[in-house]
Amino acid sequence: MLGEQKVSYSGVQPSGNLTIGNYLGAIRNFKQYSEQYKTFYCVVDEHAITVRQVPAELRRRTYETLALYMACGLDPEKNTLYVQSMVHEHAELAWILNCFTMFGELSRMTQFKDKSAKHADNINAGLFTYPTLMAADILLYQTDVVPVGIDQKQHVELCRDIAERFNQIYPGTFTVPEPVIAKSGMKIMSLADPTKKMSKSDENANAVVYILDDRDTIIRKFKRAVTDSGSEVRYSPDKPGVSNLMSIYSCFTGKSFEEIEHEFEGKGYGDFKLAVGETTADALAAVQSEYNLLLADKAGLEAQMKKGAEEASYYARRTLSKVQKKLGFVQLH
Ligand code: AQP
Repeated sequence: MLGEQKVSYSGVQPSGNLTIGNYLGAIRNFKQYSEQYKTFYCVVDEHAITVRQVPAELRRRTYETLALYMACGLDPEKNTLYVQSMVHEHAELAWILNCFTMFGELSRMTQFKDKSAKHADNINAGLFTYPTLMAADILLYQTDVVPVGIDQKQHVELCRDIAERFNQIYPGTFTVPEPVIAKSGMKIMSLADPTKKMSKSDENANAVVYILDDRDTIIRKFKRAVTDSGSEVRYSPDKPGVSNLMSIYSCFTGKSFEEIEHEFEGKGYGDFKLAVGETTADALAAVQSEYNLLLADKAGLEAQMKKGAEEASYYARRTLSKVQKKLGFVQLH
């Protein structure tokens, strides 16, 4: 809570082109808090460097991610939209929280295990302490709710443990946040391997639908999506490919699985995949045209970055100085 107001906080890494997984699992759900809550949505570039990035691409994607936030309906007058590295308190609080996070806790994080297996040549300490930086992001703003996809739930739960541990030693420091996982779209799977999460850093571009893919590409990717044996459109654990496509279709149309099964009764996978592709392309068209306008105005995006960083810094400074005082760091006035 900040004063009387509840706080929503979340972030997305500019580590690749954003996917419909990022959109349906996270960004699309940010807006619902804009009216009632104080909201902070961050482009988490410091998280992105836990994996090697090409500097020019990281810079470009930072602009793009901010533009996408706005194109997805986040009004910068109602939401604080900013870039993580422009608010130095994130890194400072992360160091402090590292001293309140246990080695064993970090070792149990699934994302660390997955990413270390994927980047075996670069298992750096930042990859290991990623959840502590994420805890700092969230706790700096006295956050109540964190809208994320299900893959990030474990990190938010660790953040809660860290906040509770800190509060036990230094009472009243942090609001303890809750993860909010959307009922539909919490985990969109790869189109090439529906047992694997759809990820922006997937090397196989056909496995992933990007928010900015053009209409033909979206339809082509869905046409090629791996489906299961049989030809029946049915939501079931033994049909992970079809079930994933049904989830996507359900997210974009608001239809239930029963309604979808009924709609495609007696029709084959071909008709169904085409419908998913066309619906997704239609739904993303408005976001894409707004995005193109925003991205063309680089100065406007930079002005937004500056404004967002100033707003965020104000609250971040307050929490950090409260923490420093509690710890016994000397404060000069
Ligand atoms: N496939 C997904 N389904 C639902 N939600 C998803 N999210 C990511 N993928 C899916 C949610 O998007 C938000 C931002 O994710 P992130 O940028 O912090 O990184 P991530 O979770 O590691 O996402 P990626 O796409 O897999 O990135 P890379 O490839 O760089 O690791 C989070 O709320 C996440 O849950």
